[in-house]
Amino acid sequence: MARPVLDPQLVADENARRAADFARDFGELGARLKRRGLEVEALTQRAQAFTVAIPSWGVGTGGTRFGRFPQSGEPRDVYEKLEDCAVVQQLARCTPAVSLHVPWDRPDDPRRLKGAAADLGLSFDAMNSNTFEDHTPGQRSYKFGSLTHTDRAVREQAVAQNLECIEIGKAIGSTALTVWIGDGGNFPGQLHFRRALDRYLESTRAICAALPDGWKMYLEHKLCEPAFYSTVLNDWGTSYVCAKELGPKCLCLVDLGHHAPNVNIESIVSRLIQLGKLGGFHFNDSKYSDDDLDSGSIKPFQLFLIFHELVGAEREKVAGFAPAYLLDQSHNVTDPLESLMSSAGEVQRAYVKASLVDAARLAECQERNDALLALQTLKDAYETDVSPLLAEARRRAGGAIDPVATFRASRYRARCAERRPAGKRTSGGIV
Ligand SMILES: [Mn+2]
Repeated sequence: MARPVLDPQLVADENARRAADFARDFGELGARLKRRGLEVEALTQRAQAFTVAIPSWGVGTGGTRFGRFPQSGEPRDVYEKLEDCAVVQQLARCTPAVSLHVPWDRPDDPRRLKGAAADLGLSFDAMNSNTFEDHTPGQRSYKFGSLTHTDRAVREQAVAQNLECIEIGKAIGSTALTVWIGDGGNFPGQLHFRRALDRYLESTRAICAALPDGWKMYLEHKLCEPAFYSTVLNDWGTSYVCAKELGPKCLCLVDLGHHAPNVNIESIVSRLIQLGKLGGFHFNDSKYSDDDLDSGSIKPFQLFLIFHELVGAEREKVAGFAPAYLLDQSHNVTDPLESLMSSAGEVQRAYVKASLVDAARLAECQERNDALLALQTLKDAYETDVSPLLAEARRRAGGAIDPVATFRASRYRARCAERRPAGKRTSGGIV
């Protein structure tokens, strides 16, 4: 039984205040769905079964290269981060796993950390290695790359860091490693493109060889930044070629912010599904580049279309299809816990809405080349407000009908400010 961080009575009281309006809204939605041949009960169960992991680096205030505006009451170590993750899960009820970042959140005693998480009802999702900055004085620098550095000794150090992540992951019950590198060039001519990719494959092959049975390795590509002229793993095609080269344990990870503007991400997702190489997602939203804005805040229709591909693959039982879902955002001006609760809800919303698509009618439209009705079929699903259904999924699991309002009513942040005096804090950031 998970130890609740917030008083369950407070959640119950907040839900009770909203119960009457909520019951009416849920009833009306059920009737509306029924007229379309959809069962609200089955859909609510689908919503309840959906989960998206929280990044350990997401519970602290993010920042940009221009600065960071921390708030009081932020977590000071990985145990306090877990406590914050547990609050998100207690209210949102679709975020039971945490993705750990090493060395930002390297545990002194992994088994103790696993125990602390279990006590809070949490488990661990994919491990994340960090070779995009220097950590320890005296270590070899990643200024000019890590896994693809021209100096073999630097590459070996970066590989060793990934192996450490795997070891920690084994101890805390993780079964995947996500690798994102900042390697690339800032000047034309700086990097020999082909040799750099060869070095990437050599290094990732060594990491892949150390993966225990049942583990996966996710390759995360990124168009640019911190290298602004070129990156080694720049797009999904390169990622796919590498994942294929590295074998069945290696899959591609799609971060929504790591593409060129206006790229059709849903079609990339469908390609990776078809090729058997879709490993998972880093959900966020963007307007201009890798903005790391909250999921669903800028392009909710795109998020829906991505889930339309995912739900379609699930429906058609595509072999080996089991993507890992993780939020990866930078919370610069909001309370990170509020952003995580609301973003998890947005991702869950896209999943449920995509489940409303009349697949038979859409297939018919596609066969008849009826473009207009095809779009309308998608829009029928997209424009359905499933908020009451999502609230019901949370309520049934003991969560909040309105997570953000309940969080504010709990005064959790203010109480954290009292017992977590400012001072030392662990790193947070964006990957
Ligand atoms: Mn990412």
